Amino acid sequence: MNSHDMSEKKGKAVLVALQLPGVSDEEHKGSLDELGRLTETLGFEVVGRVSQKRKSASTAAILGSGKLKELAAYTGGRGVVERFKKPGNKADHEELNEDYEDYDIASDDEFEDDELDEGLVIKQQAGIVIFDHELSPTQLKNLEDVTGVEVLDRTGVILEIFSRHAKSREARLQVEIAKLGYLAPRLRLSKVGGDRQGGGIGAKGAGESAHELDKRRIRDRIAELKTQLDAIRNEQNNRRSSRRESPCVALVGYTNAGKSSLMRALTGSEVLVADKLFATLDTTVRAMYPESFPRVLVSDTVGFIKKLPHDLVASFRSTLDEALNASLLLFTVDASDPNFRSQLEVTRTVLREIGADDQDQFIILNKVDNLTDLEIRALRMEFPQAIMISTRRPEDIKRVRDLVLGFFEKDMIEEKFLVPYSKGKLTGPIHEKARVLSEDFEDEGTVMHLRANKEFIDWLRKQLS
Ligand SMILES: Nc1nc2c(ncn2[C@@H]2O[C@H](COP(=O)(O)OP(=O)(O)OP(=O)(O)O)[C@@H](O)[C@H]2O)c(=O)[nH]1
Ligand SMILES: [Mg+2]
Repeated sequence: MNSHDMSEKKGKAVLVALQLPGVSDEEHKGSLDELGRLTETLGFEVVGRVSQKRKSASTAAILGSGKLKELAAYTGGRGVVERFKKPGNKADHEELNEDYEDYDIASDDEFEDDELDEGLVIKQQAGIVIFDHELSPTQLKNLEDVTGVEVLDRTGVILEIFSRHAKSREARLQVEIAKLGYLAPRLRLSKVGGDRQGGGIGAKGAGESAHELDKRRIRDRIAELKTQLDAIRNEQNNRRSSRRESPCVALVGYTNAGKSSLMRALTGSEVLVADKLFATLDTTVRAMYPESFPRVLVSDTVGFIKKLPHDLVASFRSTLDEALNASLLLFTVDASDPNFRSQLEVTRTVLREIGADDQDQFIILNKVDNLTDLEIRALRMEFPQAIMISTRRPEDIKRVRDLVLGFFEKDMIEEKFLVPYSKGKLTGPIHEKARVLSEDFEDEGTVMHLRANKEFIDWLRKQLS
């Protein structure tokens, strides 16, 4: 290939997905569309899609031989797994055995639709292949062999986005831990690494050093990073407990649903809003603004996505601790996305996995400005409890605010206290934490009629006893 071709491929990606049994055409397309958005978030242009119905994703090269050729036509690669053809060489032979042990080499009846489409017209070549499934190290290596270019799987793409968007030290540590765990075995096997033919994104930038690191050193490094992370978390827990008395609501939901937009609108803060996936990786906590009674804290959290790598869920647990600590969850949904129902389900599943599913919750169907009246009416029937909003309409934000305040106020109780003048220093916290319904200055002290949550009333009773 000449250098002219190479520069043309740079920045261009071809997507690949298997449609496994039980996956509908619509879901399959939705997943590929989403992979396309993830890929674009990394700055690539998607120039083609290759997809195939198969019974499993466990064969050594994932696709059938016809589809491998189709894929290679996009990348200018060989189109066949070299080692399968030449088992003569000793090293190759060993690898071949390993492949046979790990995988069924598909027999022809295992897949459909495996003819190289003679009419296939490839307008633009791709310098990188992006798979919609998590690939094993051997599969990744075989595919790089077949295509001659870098291959990334969905997990690799998500890790790369996380790595680019991570801002705080905590987020960076979390991503680095997940990345080491994920990339280490793959780097060892990857052949393309050093001499990638364009399109490289540097996901394997750590490659050179990781080659030398044996497993133990990687383990040590992960342990070291975890210690650093723990230190940061302890500090955060202290901070969190100091503000525990204020009721807290967490915005949770699929990536790009509009959580940060809602956060901005509710709190007047300048959190990042962007039309990209995983714009937010750090949890932000702000008080509702204009100031409210009770004072309510709102936290914005990292978004969810389908097939979220388990390591990543684990490492982002602490980010989601905010959600665990909140007494109310607002499930934010992009109601204008045709796949929002399954996105809502993913959010629920992940939260259940981390144990944050017994709080009270409301569903906020966002972006209804993108819907027709008819669609809105249908949604109202389907989700009678949900509230429908656009974060762009102030009157809708007020409804969310009233809903949240009403929620926290309903648990409040009223009580009268006599606060002696000698305990005047209590008036500060009283005005902060309670609504003062009346205040009468008597000889012994101030008689205050208060409305506040039970914890505060109990605390005050103790101070005055
Ligand atoms: N049409 C429309 N677009 C909206 C609305 N709310 C948010 N958006 C857009 O949706 C995109 C994503 O918004 P964000 O608030 O960043 O979404 P997020 O849920 O925080 O996303 P992540 O941080 O990636 O998880 C942005 O381009 C917003 O401008 C809305 O009510 N209507
Ligand atoms: Mg966000």
